[in-house]
Amino acid sequence: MKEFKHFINGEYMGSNSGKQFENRCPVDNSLIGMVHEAGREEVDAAVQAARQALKGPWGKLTQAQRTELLNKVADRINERFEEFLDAECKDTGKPRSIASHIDIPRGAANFKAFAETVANHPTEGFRMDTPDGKGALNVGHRTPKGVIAVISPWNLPLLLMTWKVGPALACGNTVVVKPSEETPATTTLLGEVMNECGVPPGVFNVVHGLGPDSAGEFLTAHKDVDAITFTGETRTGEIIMKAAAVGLRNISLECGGKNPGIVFADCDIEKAVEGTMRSAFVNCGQVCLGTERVYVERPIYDKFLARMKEEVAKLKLGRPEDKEANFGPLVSLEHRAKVKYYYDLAVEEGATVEIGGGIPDMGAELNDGAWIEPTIWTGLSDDARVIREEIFGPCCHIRPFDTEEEVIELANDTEYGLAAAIWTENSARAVRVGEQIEAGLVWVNSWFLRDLRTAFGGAKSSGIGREGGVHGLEFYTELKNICIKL
Ligand code: NAD
Ligand code: 6OD
Repeated sequence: MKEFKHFINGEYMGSNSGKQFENRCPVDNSLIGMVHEAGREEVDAAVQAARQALKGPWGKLTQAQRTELLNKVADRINERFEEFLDAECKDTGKPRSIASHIDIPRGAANFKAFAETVANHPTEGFRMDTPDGKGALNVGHRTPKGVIAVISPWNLPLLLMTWKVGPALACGNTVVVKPSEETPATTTLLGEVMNECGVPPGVFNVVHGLGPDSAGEFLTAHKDVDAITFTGETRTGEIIMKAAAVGLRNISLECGGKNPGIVFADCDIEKAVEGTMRSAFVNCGQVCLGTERVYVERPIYDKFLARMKEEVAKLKLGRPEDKEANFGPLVSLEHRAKVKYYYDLAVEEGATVEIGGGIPDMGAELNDGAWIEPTIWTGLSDDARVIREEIFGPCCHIRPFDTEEEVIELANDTEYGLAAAIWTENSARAVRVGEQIEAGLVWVNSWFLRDLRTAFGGAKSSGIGREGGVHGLEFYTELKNICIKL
């Protein structure tokens, strides 16, 4: 039986309380292992280790030395690729074909990209006039924020955790990570990699546990944490924001979405179908950027809907290691209950279930897993809860529209503002509509195409702040102005 321990000051350790919880595989609900649950004591030990490391060897390294270490970490993840892949697929149930193309490579790339960005980013300088005619120089100087708490979710566990740990360390901070209770494995494994690469003890720490009244709450409330970066649900983000208010600590929040896909009649329909299939169904619909509301211009509505149904019918559900499978289970039985609740609600709210809508029969070996059918609805009114609330499952509602103005209004009629995908071959229209969409990220004729130098984050209830490229420097460093009188 596997045991998932905390990683504190370069060592694996259990909780003094002995408290543990189960980690189950959503493919068949089999027990993967037991996870130690951190109490205040372990969280405090991790935060103190991180603070100490800031003063110790880590804080004294040059930028070039830090860059070299982070590049080594990336290389070592790639050398241990299969172990990370196994661990991620067991925890999430996702197909290996997906995790080997997205989760693990990006988990490694996040370290390289940010080490390079930080190493090459200049700070500002201003020469100013002074009354004595001699002038002064102003020089911007960035210092690490300090100890960063990283709270991460379960949908892309390694990718989303390293998306924060990479820039945090590249900027010279130390971190305490609280991975999702559903997916502790790859974050735990990363501790070994840190030690193998010679990252000093205390720089990267991991505490396991749940959110409220557990490691998540204890970490975000800890007074020696200097800043908190969080990815997860908007409602959790609100709680974390309150915790961060004590001591005026900085936050970066990457939260939920209810993202629109807009399909114009002048699109390349096959491109739009392929892209919308990915944006609604990849990772079993558990991607914050995923499309749950699809708006299709009326002349191609029937054709688009028919093509989507054909493609959904071809999705192949199966175990991670099944080479034919491109669709896994949801992350847990608990999450399936939530998604199924929305499937039932859609029917109550008057939806036509075009395809799916239920729990598939996967056979005796897999029926205890968190499987659910990919689903398309039509016919819901714009104020239905299924249209307004984030489901985070493999489902979308498809609705016709008639004018550009109408679809912009529909797309923006949401509390969220994370992402949108626009499908059109008219580039002037793409820009015009893209500029009016209230979201942090707009894709045109693509989806989830990522350049790590670009700003990433959400508007409205989808988050606060931007990470990615140099934008993360605002959060992960303190910018100081040094004014030198000449
Ligand atoms: P969640 O908010 O339930 O949990 C995220 C993390 O927060 C977990 O580690 C959890 O233990 C912790 N947590 C929960 N309550 C806490 C508390 N009171 N104090 C401190 N920590 C607490 O989210 P989830 O279910 O893991 O992830 C799915 C959600 O994440 C969806 O809403 C999705 O849209 C969002 N998400 C957003 C992005 C983005 O980049 N915007 C990316 C991925 C996922
Ligand atoms: O690609 C990324 O950097 C990123 N943060 C993706 C988020 C996906 C949400 O599920």
